[in-house]
Amino acid sequence: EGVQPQEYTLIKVRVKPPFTGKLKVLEGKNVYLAAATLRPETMYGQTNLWVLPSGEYGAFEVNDSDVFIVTHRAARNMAFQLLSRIPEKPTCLLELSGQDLVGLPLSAPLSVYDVVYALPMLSILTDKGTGVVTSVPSDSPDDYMALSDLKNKPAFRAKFGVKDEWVLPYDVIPIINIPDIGDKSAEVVCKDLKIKSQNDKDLLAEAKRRTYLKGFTDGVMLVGDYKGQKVQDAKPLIRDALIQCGQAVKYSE
Ligand code: A2H
Repeated sequence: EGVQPQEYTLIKVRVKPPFTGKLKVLEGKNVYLAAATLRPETMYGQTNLWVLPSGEYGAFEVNDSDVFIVTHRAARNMAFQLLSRIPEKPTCLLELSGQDLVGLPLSAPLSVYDVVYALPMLSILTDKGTGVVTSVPSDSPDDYMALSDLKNKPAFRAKFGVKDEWVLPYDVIPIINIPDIGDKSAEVVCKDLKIKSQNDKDLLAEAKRRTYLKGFTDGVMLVGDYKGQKVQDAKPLIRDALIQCGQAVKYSE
């Protein structure tokens, strides 16, 4: 954790009922995988959600009807911010591994896809955010390479029990134009740098250097209510709208 507090937006990505397997005991509740993002304006381009297969998660009661699935560490931090029920000891209704979450069908706010799936990503850090990351392969090189790995490597899908239909139909959606790079900047830069997998850390760091700051300072929205406007201007408006309609909450650490 840095010196400065980091202000995230937690996107409430809803698990679609009916629940099966371990999640059956949560039937009747609104269950969300709460994904920490710094880029709420990119939510139009969500194609899936990432979890760490070996990660330890819990289903925590937020109020009488709502449940958030996050790491235990995030739940403790959130206890002081929004899980007001038992501040120092959030109520964990169910222990879950990341692998238990792989394949859950989800409804992701603003995404052009009606259903997206929880999929494995190996670079998720459990000491940052909620351990749940929403995937926008058009604008995040990490997301683009992790999705490419799943699409191009059947053995990788098989290892984590990922079905073809959770991955193969999902195309990268152009949502932001960056002058001099183009639409789908993450894809463009990963291809230019000839990145081979999500494990190419050095090249991915370079891809991020080329896209992140420019996306914020020069990016222009291609979709949604703020189409044609600069990312800088649209970002706080989209964030506020998501919070206002109950699809996101603030979270800092
Ligand atoms: B961002 P910072 Cl389109 N482990 O959201 C690894 N990565 C994590 C994480 C974790 N535990 N928790 C959050 N993140 C990701 C969107 C996005 C993000 C785009 C472009 C850039 C970008 C879609 N994924 O991040 O270390 C989340 O991915 C650029 C840094 O706290 C979150 O925002 O600065 C970002 O990293 C938070 O990273």
